[in-house]
Amino acid sequence: MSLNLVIIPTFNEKENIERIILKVFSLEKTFHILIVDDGSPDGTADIVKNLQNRFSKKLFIQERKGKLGLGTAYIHGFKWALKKNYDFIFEMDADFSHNPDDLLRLYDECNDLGSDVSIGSRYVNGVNIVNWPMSRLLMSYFASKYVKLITGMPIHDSTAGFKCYKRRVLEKIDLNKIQFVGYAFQIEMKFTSWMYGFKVVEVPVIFTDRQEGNSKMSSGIFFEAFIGVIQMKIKSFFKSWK
Ligand SMILES: Nc1nc2c(ncn2[C@@H]2O[C@H](COP(=O)(O)OP(=O)(O)OP(=O)(O)O)[C@@H](O)[C@H]2O)c(=O)[nH]1
Ligand SMILES: [Mg+2]
Repeated sequence: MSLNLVIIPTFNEKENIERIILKVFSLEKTFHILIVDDGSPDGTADIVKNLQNRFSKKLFIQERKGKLGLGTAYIHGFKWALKKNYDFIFEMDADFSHNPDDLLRLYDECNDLGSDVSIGSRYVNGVNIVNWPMSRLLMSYFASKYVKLITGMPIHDSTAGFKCYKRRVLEKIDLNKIQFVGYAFQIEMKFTSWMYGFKVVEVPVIFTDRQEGNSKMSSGIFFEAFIGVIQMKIKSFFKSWK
């Protein structure tokens, strides 16, 4: 039986955290959860630690001192997962934009159908987003088109953050060299996996805007991605992908 870990980065998710943890533990497959909390002032970590009394063998938390960004939170989580010998490592947001039921579909894609990375994708069959304002939807959609154009990577939803990695992908990637912290982190992980020749496959999912808690989207995150994608592509010409 495989050992599966869902990494959930959190910053101020007190409205969502307990519900999402209970939902994942109610699935028919066993998933462990690692919360990577960046010192949320709203007490998210305390809620998790209380729940650990009930789920001591499958709920874990890593706390960092301040808000250090989504990308570095995941890198921290990936290293932890490799050390603890997980076979399948998932990325998921805390805010229910990603439907935890879809974890099973991401898992099947990697375990049964032989993919190395599966992506919960909003843009495989048209656009599958519920409740986003039109401006944000257009930005995300065209950002994905832009990334496809610059990188040549055959992926429709390059900024998606709902994923399953086989362990060997994270072992292969030099996690210390991943450069981006915001949305570009998601692009860079997909691009790097693809350049190494791993099988990266999109699974259509429906993405729902957060109902509770506050957004952390910012223009800095956006510009990092815009310029960063071009830098990433240029650098890739000088690297050996063996
Ligand atoms: N550890 C950590 N988690 C973060 C950080 N920034 C965001 N997160 C978490 O990462 C996940 C995705 O962030 P969101 O704020 O939902 O970003 P988004 O989906 O682009 O924007 P909204 O859903 O509109 O808020 C959530 O679980 C956040 O709590 C961070 O700096 N550190
Ligand atoms: Mg969100």
